[in-house]
Amino acid sequence: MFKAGKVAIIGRPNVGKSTLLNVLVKEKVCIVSEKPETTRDNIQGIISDKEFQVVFVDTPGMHRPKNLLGKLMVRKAQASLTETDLNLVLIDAHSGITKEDIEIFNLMPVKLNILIINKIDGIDRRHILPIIEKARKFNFKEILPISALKKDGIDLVFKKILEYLPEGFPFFPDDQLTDKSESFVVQELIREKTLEITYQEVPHSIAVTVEEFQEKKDRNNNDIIYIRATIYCEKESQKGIIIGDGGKMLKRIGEVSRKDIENFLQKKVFLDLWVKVYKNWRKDPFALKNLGY
Ligand SMILES: Nc1nc2c(ncn2[C@@H]2O[C@H](COP(=O)(O)OP(=O)(O)OP(=O)(O)O)[C@@H](O)[C@H]2O)c(=O)[nH]1
Ligand SMILES: [Mg+2]
Repeated sequence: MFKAGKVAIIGRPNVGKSTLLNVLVKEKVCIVSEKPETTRDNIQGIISDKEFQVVFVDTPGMHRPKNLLGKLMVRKAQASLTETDLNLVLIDAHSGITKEDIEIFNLMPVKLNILIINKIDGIDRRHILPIIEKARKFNFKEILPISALKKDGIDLVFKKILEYLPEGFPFFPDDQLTDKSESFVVQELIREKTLEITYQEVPHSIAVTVEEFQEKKDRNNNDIIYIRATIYCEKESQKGIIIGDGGKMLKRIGEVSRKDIENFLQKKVFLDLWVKVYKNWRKDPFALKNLGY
């Protein structure tokens, strides 16, 4: 019998949820950054086979929100739990089970939950056992130590998921990788590169929108995708940082983004990138809507 189900990946910010989703579906669907609160939406990543389809749902990190954007993010993460068959709850092996983790454990619906202890690379294995011992007090079906980064322990995670997955029909065509549009992924890739390349104080205030996404011919009559996108920030000073001296920073963001976008779309891309200030957008319901949140 065919098996199909939805599996949410839940946890504090920065524990490696998006990294794990990408590893599980073997493609880059979600953006990753070393800065917390990167993922802002529930993003489905789909893996299909003759015998199964697993729809993984990456979610924003659960945290105490500091603004309306944060509130929306946490609300989305919580909402994902209502439609899943199984949940992966991630913690970071470096910190062990924290107070915040326990708050998240307590939010989990009484259904199948698997605890994943991530980032076990570079940590003394002796530190993992006490975490597992402590985790036994909670109601997890499995407790699995992994390294999403080094792809260590992933086969077992997948095997366990398939064991618990219910019988059912596929949700998506078998060649579909995500529920999000191509322009959503493009927008996220640009945000990822901006986070990677700019300074510490910029990340949370950045949003990216794609205004144009069109197949065109270039001067030599080759097919090309023309993409016009805007990076929004909250202050003039941030705009200055993103553009950089003589436009150097923006040029780099554009170059690195384009490479990733071409990889994702498997087509040549012309990226026309702009920077604009949108004051206090993270607190303004209208602005949030405008920016797609
Ligand atoms: N050492 C190590 N680092 C990891 C591992 N998994 C993820 N990371 C790193 O942890 C950071 C956060 O990873 P993400 O996948 O963006 O984490 P997240 O939980 O999705 O974060 P939010 O979207 O902010 O909630 C990145 O720098 C990753 O490279 C791991 O197994 N080992
Ligand atoms: Mg994430």
